[in-house]
Amino acid sequence: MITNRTFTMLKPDSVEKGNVGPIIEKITAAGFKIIAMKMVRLSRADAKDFYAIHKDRPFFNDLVEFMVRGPIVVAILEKENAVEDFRALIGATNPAEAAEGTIRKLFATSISENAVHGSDSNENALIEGSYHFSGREVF
Ligand code: IDP
Ligand code: MG
Repeated sequence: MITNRTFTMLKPDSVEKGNVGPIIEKITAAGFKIIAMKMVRLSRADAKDFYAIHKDRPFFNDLVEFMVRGPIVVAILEKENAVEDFRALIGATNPAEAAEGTIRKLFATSISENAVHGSDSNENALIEGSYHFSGREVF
């Protein structure tokens, strides 16, 4: 099982606000190597599928509309203990609760528009990365 990779999305708010460069700088400065990256726009079906686990939550429709609002940047990152370390780097889901210096503390606006996604397990990192990238797009 691959344990040294995670998957991230820089969400539409990050692209809209011109924060892609500064966020990538934080990610690489923290020791993550970018092994795949591109800008895409999710369809509604993509967004519903990606967040299917939240389909019964009251915020689901708003979340889907937010995620399709504009382009996102998707990437696969490599580092020892990638999943856990990246979740620590991005901080709590709600930026108001995120630790100082974390990406969400620095760049997120609200609990919904929270700048970045990070996979929550090795298994999901592999599923999410494979959804966006073919073998010849991963280095
Ligand atoms: P995570 O992104 O930190 O893993 P999850 O609980 O998996 O957080 O939620 C997925 C995404 O759904 C969050 O990143 C955020 O964009 C949105 N979200 C989560 N909880 C809420 C909420 O209570 N209100 C509005 N949006 C939420
Ligand atoms: Mg999650």
